[in-house]
Amino acid sequence: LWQQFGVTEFQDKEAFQKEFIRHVETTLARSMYNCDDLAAYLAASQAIRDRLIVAWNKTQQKHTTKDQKRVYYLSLEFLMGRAMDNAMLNAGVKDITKTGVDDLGFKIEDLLEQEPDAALGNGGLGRLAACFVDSIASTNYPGWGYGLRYQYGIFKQRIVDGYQVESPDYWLAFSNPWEIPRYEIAIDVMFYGYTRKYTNDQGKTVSIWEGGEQVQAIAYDVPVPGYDTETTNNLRLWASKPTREFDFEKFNSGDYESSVRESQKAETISAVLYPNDNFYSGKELRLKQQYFWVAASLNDIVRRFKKTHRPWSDFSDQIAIQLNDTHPTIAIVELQRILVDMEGLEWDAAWEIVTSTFGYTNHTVLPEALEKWPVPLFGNLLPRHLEIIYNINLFFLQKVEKMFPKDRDMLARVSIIEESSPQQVRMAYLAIIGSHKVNGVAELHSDLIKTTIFKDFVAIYGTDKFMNVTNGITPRRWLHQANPKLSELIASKVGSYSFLKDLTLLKKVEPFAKDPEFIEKWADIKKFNKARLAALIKKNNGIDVSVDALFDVQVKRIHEYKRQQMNIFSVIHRYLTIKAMSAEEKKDVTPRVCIFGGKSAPGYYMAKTIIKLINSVSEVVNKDADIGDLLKVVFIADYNVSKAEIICPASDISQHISTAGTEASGTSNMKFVLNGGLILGTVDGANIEITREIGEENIFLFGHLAESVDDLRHQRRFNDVPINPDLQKVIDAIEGGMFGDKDIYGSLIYSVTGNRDYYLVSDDFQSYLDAQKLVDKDFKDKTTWVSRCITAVANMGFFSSDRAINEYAESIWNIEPVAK
Ligand code: 26Q
Repeated sequence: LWQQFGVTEFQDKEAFQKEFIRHVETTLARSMYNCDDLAAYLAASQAIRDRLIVAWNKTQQKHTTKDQKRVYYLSLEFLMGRAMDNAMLNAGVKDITKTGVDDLGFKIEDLLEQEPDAALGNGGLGRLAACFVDSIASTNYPGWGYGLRYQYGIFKQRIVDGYQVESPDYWLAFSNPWEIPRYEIAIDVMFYGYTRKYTNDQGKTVSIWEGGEQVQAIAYDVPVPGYDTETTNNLRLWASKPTREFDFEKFNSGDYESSVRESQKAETISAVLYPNDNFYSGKELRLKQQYFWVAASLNDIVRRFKKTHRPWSDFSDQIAIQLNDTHPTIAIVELQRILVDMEGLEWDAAWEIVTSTFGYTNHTVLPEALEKWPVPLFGNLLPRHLEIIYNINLFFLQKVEKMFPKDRDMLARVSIIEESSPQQVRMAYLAIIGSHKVNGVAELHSDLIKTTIFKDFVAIYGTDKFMNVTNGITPRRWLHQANPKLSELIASKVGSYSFLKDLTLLKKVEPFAKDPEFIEKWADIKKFNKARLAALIKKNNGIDVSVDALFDVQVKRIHEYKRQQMNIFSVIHRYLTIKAMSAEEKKDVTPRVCIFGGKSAPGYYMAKTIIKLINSVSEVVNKDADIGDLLKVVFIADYNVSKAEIICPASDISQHISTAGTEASGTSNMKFVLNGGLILGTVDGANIEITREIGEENIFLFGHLAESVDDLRHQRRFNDVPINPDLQKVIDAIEGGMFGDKDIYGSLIYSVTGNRDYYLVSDDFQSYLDAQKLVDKDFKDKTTWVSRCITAVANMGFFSSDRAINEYAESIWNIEPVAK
């Protein structure tokens, strides 16, 4: 195959080395004598890239010829992490590459370490998109991702004096071998301007949009290889560039400096990822990013469709578009605009095409995360789109008025335009109205959106429009790559690595949960993985941790609803308890390493305070001679995908302790269990389904249920509910200055005391401490503990993103895999 396409194949080590050396000497213009790890990484990547491109071309040609229905996954975030290990694995050249670089004197692990993470996302939503493109390719569906090629991904986090300090992530500094620039695919995108009504040839009054500023979208293609298949799909990322006309006009009039300034302005559109997770902020540049990316993507999709010369009525038989949250919702309006204004379709015919094309995935019920754009800002940037939204809203409200005559409250509640001052465009409502299916990301979450934020829309559309697709993770990255030893042990019992394609085959290891020899091997692998994390902690934090201690991990974005504050309060409680113990009592303590990691949004004061408290507690506890190895506290700076690959396999317990009803799904919960750790968690998000699959005896659940949350908040707000006494002791210790200047923590303490405590830290504290106690006790019985871990892993098959993608394909996209 490779020769047929003129690429030198490397089916053995020597052939790989030849390619490697060729890339060092020609592509990089270096010599083998002065080839460091970075150059070696780049050369090896180039050799692998060549193969990916061949497979990419072949796949795209096949998809064009077969002309099946395709899916386009629109996401402003793709949190891909590193590409090289995944590319080697999926292309089946891992062993050849490893031995090839090894005997040229390099270590493959060192080369892999050279690659910067592609960190084009904030957290769960972005990583889900990355798992989904991996699964779409691995299950042979024809599908592309569309996103933005940010010059700067999520910021780098350093800890200085206990505080988070951000610095820019210039991940493209040493060039990026995993992208193919397509300078010839340049699409003009307009902003601002005005609309003008005129009468066309058929005597119809139509509106057109003109007179705005233009920028160009340049395509960069990232090949997405499937595992154990030739299918290599495409992730197309857009970068903004000034248009040429733009440049020349000013240049010719002699205003060179201002021409350069304008150029730089165009480039800022795709310059930086907004670092908010689960929080909306209405900045004009963010709306510009959204429209820029959506307009370029839809132009590309429509252009590809038009090449087939099919009638417009075929559009949604050929194309499905999935909206990853409301960030791309403007696509609904843009497609309607293309069909009506540019292609001359009737409104109703166009709207039918639009609604049967789009599906919308909701990822949150938190009110502060729901996107709403001020009408003046929106109308200024996208005047024609605002008109179209008003039309969509008019027709929608007419329909609602017929169904619920005289119900003016209902009309106000469901209107796309919120009657505040200024008025706001409610993007989630627009997404629901413009899509044929709306889904949540775990069962509880999908139920909650139907009964809370989208209740009225269920009354209008019925329940069929609303469904659940529980999230999943790719077992290639999150089991095989992150935990090769565990993957190998599992393969020894399954008989092959087939579980990486069908994760339900993990069930075959369940009988070995009672096999002493298997248990011992399993425990050894956990120890190895803990040593790997201990080395990272030593290197980054200078802290010694014992691999015999219980590794307790909470790594995720820092957010009040995720309750890292409750975790660190319980760590303080543990510290106070141990400090009060006699030497005899201390003998019974289960040694624990409490590991935290995660980024705060730069402007989120409370989250930054939580980070500071964790680091202050770490300072005090780790050097306290009374405590020794019984308790260590570690904050791992700059948590990202590649660190997660080290951290997940090393946990004994991971914490997923959001206030019930607030975490839509969570996906790291799945990663930790799949890697042989147990969960300490609330009855929230996918924890509930994980419990159902692995058995309630294999998870530590605690806390109030989602159904009680409103009432508990109400009680606290309007009655005198006393604070939990153990929590009070912790607060007293902080206020007594045990962890430095108490004033730093004033607002954090205020948020959980008095009649506030919105996230129910006090209400859940006792039950949390009780669950912690049970964890300490159960961890002492090593054999039973490992046995429970094995049983849990054996039952995690459901949480493969391949399963999730098959559900989307069947019930939302209506697409089929491409035949061989
Ligand atoms: C919106 C407007 C302006 C700027 C930023 C944003 C923005 C950006 C990111 C809003 C939300 C996000 C990210 C949300 C997110 O990551 N949600 C998580 O999605 C996961 C995948 O479904 C779930 O598992 C998590 O429970 C959910 O929190």
